[in-house]
Amino acid sequence: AGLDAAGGQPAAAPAAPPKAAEPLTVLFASESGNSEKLAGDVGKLARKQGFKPKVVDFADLDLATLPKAGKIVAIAATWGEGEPPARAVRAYGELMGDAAPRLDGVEFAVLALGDTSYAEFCAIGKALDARFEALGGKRAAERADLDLDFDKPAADWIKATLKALAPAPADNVVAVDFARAGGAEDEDAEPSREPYLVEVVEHVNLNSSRSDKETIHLALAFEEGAPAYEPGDSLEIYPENDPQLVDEILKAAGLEGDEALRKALLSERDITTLSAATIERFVKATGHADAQKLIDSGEARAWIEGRQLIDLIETYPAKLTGEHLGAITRPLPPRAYSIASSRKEVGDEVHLTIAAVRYQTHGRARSGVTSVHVADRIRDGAKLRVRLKPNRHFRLPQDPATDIIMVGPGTGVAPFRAFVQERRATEASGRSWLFFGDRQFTHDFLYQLEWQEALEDGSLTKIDVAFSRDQPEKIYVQDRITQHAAELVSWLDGGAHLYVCGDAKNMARDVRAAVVKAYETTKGLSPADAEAQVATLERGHRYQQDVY
Ligand code: 2AM
Repeated sequence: AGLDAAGGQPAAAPAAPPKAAEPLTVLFASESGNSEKLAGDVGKLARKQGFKPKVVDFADLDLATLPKAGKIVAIAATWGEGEPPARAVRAYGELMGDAAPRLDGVEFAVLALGDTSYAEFCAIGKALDARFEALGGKRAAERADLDLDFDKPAADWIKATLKALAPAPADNVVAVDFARAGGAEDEDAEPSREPYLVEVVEHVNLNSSRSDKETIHLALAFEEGAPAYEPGDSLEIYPENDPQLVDEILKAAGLEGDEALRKALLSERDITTLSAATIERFVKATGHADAQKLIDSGEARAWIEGRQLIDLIETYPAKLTGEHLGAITRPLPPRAYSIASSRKEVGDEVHLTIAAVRYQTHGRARSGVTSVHVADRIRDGAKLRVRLKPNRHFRLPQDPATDIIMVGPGTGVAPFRAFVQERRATEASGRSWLFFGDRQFTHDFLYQLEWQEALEDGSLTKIDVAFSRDQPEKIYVQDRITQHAAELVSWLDGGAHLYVCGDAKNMARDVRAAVVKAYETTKGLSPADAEAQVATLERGHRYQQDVY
């Protein structure tokens, strides 16, 4: 620590002999894998262009190893309400803190990923970009803030940024077609990111008809053979919009009867998300003075809360064209769901567990685009367009004898159905313990019969359930963890891996706190020492999360 802060000049980098590989550090902070994938793309392309790239996960980052004079590309996702990805929290905090090293001799560029349907769009990438500069770094390329449809703009940014970072003369740079750089001739290319058309062969509501929830078990058949997925991976579904909402938007825009436009809005454009950028694009397209006032008043953000595109065009009526709607909206993104099956048990199928999202805001019924498409408009025999989304940070232990503890309330249970299937099929000897929670035992016990069978055949060793609404006070999975603290800690001491899947905002945080507490109470540790125990599990990839 301290490093160059005392005014010392950073050691000059030795003049690179011609064609010597120029070191390049590619940092990524990733939650669902997109930033990680792009960091891999940067690494591959950089290598082809004569750099010597090193791709580093924020989760494994030791700040002392950052180059004092060198080049850094950072790719960072923003999660939830402006948070860093869970695995990046520690290193991100250190970088933002007082002990961060100076970066005076460093050239950097930041690519920010985010989702405009959340407030604080790309907050983490923006903060990193400012921080690198504040620490003395020199910005080699302007930051880009990308929404969910990042594929093309990210490829363009990477190309331009590597060019900017390349040592002079610029014509050293070998021209590479980026689209090809990640293409079929790469041996280490990910398997099958291309979309498949699959058939729905099972569509069942797992809740009882008297439940206030509706959770669809969906079995999808791959005619040409399922892609090589692993338990822990996700599958993206390309949805269609609610036809009734499409009609309401067309009506509000004065465009009823335009069949080609209707079709495009159904399957190609995101017609629900409303962000500050949407309002700005709306004003640019229509010149609407009142909508401009909303922006100028500084109250647009608060107004957006709970509202969608339809509210904007009903509140600020304007005659729109199809081009306007195209310019105002973004492409309709696919939605990822954790896979609930193992290929070893279901062959060329993929199973998913999807909760229909329905709620009411500002006097209007709203629905989750993909989940309600699946719940209401998809039946046996229907076709869906899907794409595999690998997640190598949510994996069964390599050793089949290692114990596993799984915490998955609600649809968070999905990947654990895959884990248990896999362990049954491979006759793994390790013990497995599931914590499941939902609202009511009689209506919401997802896959109840399967868990009973798994207990009988030994692929599941223990199950503890928390039904939150079967008694006056709430009981959650973390309460069960607290009740069984000693046993849980003894499993972990014996080398067990712990997995948490489901709600990111509250559940995952509360479960983590309960695990820290379990160490405190059973081992008599101070809060700080118990926290350090859990941090060690995380760094050792023995505490893994798949949260959304
Ligand atoms: P609730 O809706 O009754 O509050 C699956 O959605 C289950 O997770 C439900 O039983 C839900 O309870 C519960 N749940 C809600 N908030 C939670 C939290 N912070 N931690 C754990 N479980 C939670």
